[in-house]
Amino acid sequence: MLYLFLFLILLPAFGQSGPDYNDPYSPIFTDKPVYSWTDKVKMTIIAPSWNADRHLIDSIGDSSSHSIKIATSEHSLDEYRFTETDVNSGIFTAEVILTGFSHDADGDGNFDTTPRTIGNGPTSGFLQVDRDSAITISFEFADGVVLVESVPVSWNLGTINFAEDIFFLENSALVRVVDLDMNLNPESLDNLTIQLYSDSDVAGIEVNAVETSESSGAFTATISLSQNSPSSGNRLYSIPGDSIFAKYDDYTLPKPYTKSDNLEIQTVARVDSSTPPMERIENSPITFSSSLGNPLESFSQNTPMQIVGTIKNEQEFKQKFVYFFQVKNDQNYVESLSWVQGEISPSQILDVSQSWVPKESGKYQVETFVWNSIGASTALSPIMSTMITVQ
Ligand SMILES: [Ca+2]
Ligand SMILES: [Ca+2]
Ligand SMILES: [Ca+2]
Ligand SMILES: [Ca+2]
Repeated sequence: MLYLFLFLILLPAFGQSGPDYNDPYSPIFTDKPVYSWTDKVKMTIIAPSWNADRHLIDSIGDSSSHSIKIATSEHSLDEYRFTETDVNSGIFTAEVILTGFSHDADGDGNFDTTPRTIGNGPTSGFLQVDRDSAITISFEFADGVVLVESVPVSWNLGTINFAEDIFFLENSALVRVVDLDMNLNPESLDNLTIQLYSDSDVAGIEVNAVETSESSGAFTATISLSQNSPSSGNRLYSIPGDSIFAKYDDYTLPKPYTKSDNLEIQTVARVDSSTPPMERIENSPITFSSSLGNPLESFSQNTPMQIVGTIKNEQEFKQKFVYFFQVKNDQNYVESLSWVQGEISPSQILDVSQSWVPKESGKYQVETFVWNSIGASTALSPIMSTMITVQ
C-alpha cells in the first residue's frame, strides 16, 4: 500500500515521458493480474480527494451518486463500499469472494460451489463468475468521470510433482498438486484426491491432499513406501527399481478444453533401496575345483578348472544379478570374460561357477564382481581378486 502511494507521488517527479492519453491515470488496483473462479479479490482505490476528514476513516462507493460497481457481464454488486486504510491515507480498500458457477470440480457427481451475488462491502461480498469472464470495478470518481479497471478470471491447468526424482524404501514421499481452481474456499484449507500406484501395485491407493495454506491452491500429501507391507491408507507397496506414479484428474480446464472435459495429469518417480547398492550382495572369495568337483590346489596349462564363486543376498527382497568372471594375465590383458545371470531370493546363498582352460603357464589374476544388469549397470558388490600361478 505504501509502495503504491509513493510510486504515484514520485512518478510525476521522474516523469520522463509525457502523459499517455491512451492509458489515463486509473488508480484502481487488484492484488492479482488474473483470478481463479473462486478466488478472493482484494481491491484498492487511490482517491486522496475522497479523504473528506483527515481524522476519520472515510468510505466511498456506497452512495448512488458516486457508486462503486463490481461486476461481470452477468452479475454485479452495486454501491459496494470501500473504506479508507487509515484516517488520513486517501487509500480505500475492499474485498470480494468469487463464487464461480455450478460445477462438479472433482468428478464425484456433486457440485462443489455455491454461486451467489450478495453483499455491500467492504468485505464479505460474493460475486458469481463464469469460467472465462472478467471482473470490472468501476467508480464514479467525480461527476461524469468513471474510473474502470478490469481483471480476467480463468481456470488453470493443474500440475503434479513428486518432491524428489528418487525415493528410498521405508521413507516417505511428498507429492504436490497445484491447481488454483481447487482453492474452492479462499478462507479455509481445501482438499483434493491424488491416486498413487507402483509397478508392483498397479491398483495403488487414493490419498487426500490438503491445501498448504488457506488460499494457496497448492495441495500436498505424504505417503510411505514399503516393500514389507501391502498398500493401505497412505502406504504404497513398492520394491526397489519400481516406478511410482501419482495422478490427478483436473475437472477445471482452461480453453481450449470445454467446461465438461477432464484431464489426467500424471508424474513419476523411482523407488530405490535405502541400502547402498555396493552392500546389497555379499561376494565371497572364490575357490577352484577340478572338472570332477574336487578342490584344486595347483593349476596346469590346458587343464580345465572350475572357478567357483559364492554370493549371498543381503536384502529382504529378491534381486536380479549378473556375476562376472574375469581372468587377466600378468600383462593385465583380459584372457577370459564370462558371466552368469540370475535371481537370488532374500538371504539366499548361491554358488556360481564357470570353467576356464589356461592355455599358457604364468601368473593370472581372477576377478569376480556382481552387477544388477549387463547394460545399465550398478555394482552390487566390490570386486574380489585372487592371484593364481599356472604351471
Ligand atoms: Ca479520512
Ligand atoms: Ca464434486
Ligand atoms: Ca482454500
Ligand atoms: Ca484446473
